[in-house]
Amino acid sequence: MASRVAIGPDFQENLMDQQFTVTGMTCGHCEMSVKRAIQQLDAQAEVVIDRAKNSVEVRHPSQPREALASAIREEGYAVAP
Ligand SMILES: [Cu+2]
Repeated sequence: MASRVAIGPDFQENLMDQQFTVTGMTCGHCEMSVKRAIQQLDAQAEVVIDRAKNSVEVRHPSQPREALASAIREEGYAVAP
């Protein structure tokens, strides 16, 4: 009998790495807040932040770009369109 393997959210295909321009991060605590907000939404994502460049990179995310941007905005930081 043919059977199908269920594919859950943890096994989605990796999406492309995403880079965001995020303003309002003024210190290391802000960086941690942004990182935590993204990882609460997307536990498998690696978050690389360069605050001097207002840059937030999300590597191998499982969530779409818009969802990642929303998580950052909900944390209180501005994401450039
Ligand atoms: Cu701060």
